[in-house]
Amino acid sequence: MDNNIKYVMYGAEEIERKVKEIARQISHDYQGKEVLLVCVLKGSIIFTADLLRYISVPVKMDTIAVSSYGNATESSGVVRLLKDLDEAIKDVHVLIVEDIIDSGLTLEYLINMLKQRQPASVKVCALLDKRERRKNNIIADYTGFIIPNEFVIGYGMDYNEDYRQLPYIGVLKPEVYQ
Ligand code: PRP
Ligand code: 7HP
Repeated sequence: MDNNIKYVMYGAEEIERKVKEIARQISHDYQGKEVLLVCVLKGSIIFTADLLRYISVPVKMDTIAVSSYGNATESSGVVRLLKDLDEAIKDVHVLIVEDIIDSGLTLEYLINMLKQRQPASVKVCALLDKRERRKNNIIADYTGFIIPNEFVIGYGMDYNEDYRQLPYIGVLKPEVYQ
């Protein structure tokens, strides 16, 4: 294992079990409907790709990119749209897919923006929830794991663009970024 990793928080098999469980809930809740997964680039790519394959109702996907991080580990609080959705979402059931919710500012911005486009519904699915860091009252409709306030990497999540390819979710040693 990489020397900069303090410990493995969730292994690949545990993640897979959780993703399947979330996909089952989504497939149950959206019975008779089509759902659009909105992958929030770049961290959610792997989670979205895995989730998509386990959902049994009709599903489409689109991508959106925002920037909020001032430095590598602290949100600046100012969210900026970098890439919009490719398609309109009027009357569409939108499910925003996030790898992690931290301050909640990214999601607050995205939910407000997407709701203005008259979708049929907007819900949120997040693999990880660092709830104690929240600066608003955003809660996902589907949550994988509630995690403590540690900086995590892997399964799509990065530190300075590294570690996204790890098959597990690990905790970065604080001395790496402090
Ligand atoms: C991460 C994560 C969320 C956001 C959560 O993205 O994927 O989108 O931060 O933080 P918040 O709740 O404090 O707003 P990041 O900005 O690191 O970009 P990336 O997905 O491209 O790595
Ligand atoms: C964003 C983010 N990206 C990777 N790991 C974390 O712990 C994070 N919190 N917020």
